[in-house]
Amino acid sequence: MRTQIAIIGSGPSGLLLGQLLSNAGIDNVILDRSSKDHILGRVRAGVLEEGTVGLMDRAGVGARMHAEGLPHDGFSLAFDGRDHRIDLTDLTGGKRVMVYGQTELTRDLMERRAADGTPAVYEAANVMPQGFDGATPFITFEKDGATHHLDCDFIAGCDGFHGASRKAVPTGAIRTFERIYPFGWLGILAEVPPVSDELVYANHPRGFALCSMRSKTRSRYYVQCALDEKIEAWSDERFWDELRRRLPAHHAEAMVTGPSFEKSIAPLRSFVAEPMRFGRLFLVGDAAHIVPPTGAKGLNLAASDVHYLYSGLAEYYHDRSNAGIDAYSERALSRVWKAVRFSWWMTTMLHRFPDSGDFDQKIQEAELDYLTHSRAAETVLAENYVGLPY
Ligand code: RFL
Ligand code: PHB
Repeated sequence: MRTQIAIIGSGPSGLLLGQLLSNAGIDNVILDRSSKDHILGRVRAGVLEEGTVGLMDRAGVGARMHAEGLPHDGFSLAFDGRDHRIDLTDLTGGKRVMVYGQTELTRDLMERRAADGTPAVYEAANVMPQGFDGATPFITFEKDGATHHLDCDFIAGCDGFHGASRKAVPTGAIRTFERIYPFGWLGILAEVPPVSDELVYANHPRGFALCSMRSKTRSRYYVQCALDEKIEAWSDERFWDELRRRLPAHHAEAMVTGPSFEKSIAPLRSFVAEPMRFGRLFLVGDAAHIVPPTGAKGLNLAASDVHYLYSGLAEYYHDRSNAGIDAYSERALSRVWKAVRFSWWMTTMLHRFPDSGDFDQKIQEAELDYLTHSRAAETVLAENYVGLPY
């Protein structure tokens, strides 16, 4: 078997890269260790930057996103019993974000790939990127009891934080940077109308809370929780009570509750691996970096990596130039670090840390109060939230 680009991972980064490459006439094969159903069962990100929306359009899969996604012109910061709207569109000269679940985006890309008949192998075991330090990279993997060998020009490691690609790089060639936060997010999905038309990010002495949504009838809510929290200890009732306690009274009173149909705890981490290219292997998305979800940047960073890598590969095949692929790591990391900083800052400003006391709470409230009285400070927040330019 041979292809031009072997893509490991069928998450948003692998699928988006594959579709853009296919549209540009560049062959690619996707290998994923999981099944399609398993991938579509993961509830993750919900907010798309304009750049991500633009890439979905460029991939030719934006129709359902525009029909069913919810464009948002702002969000609220809630603290000290009140909330303050950040008017994204006004502060950024017309930009907005799109609320559209990662599951839906993934489904659109998967369906398009299947309809086009572009190769993808699911439930592939022991996927191993090899030979990427030379001119003839290849991947071995197992499927249905047989070992397969896939030759390629380049390997795109789009296989997430726990994938095989980053692990295949010799330890001396890679440098990693990490911060693990001393708390997690407990999230639920429920078939109830969202408490507000826009997202609400809440700072509260009991801990952070976030009101998000997937549609006008489906809500996604989160509360900060301890890392060792057991999911079984959180009945729906306990979750709703805790969420309401962390919100200003007008939201708490307006909250419609109901049974949850998904409930999970996610740890929070910042992580960056440098560089993002090793010979003929490129790391893309979560394989190279993780951000805490507070800034809604994880999926959007995966998309900007795809933009840089796709442009570089198109230049390589169409213009016979190495310039784009040679610049990939530096260009991607420059944007990654700014999003890592923004996500760390949002997390620090909005969460309760185990060692924080009344002083720290007052400092957070002063920062939020400053934000709500300074257009300059609000603009900094807004331009990062809608996404820095590619
Ligand atoms: P993905 O989505 O993790 O996809 C990687 C794919 O690679 C496959 N894979 C392998 N395949 C073959 N061989 C191996 N050895 C493999 N190892 C893994 C996996 O099966 C999978 O299909 O990475 P990608 O494409 O880079 O996309 C990144 C985004 O998924 C990620 O940044 C966001 O979802 C992060 N994230 C969130 N971001 C937000 O902006 N808002 C959120 O609310 C939010 N919630 C989350 C999240 C990430 C989570 N993770 C990773 C645990 C909640 C969770 C729980
Ligand atoms: C979500 O809807 O899951 C979501 C939205 C915004 C965030 C994180 C998660 O910052």
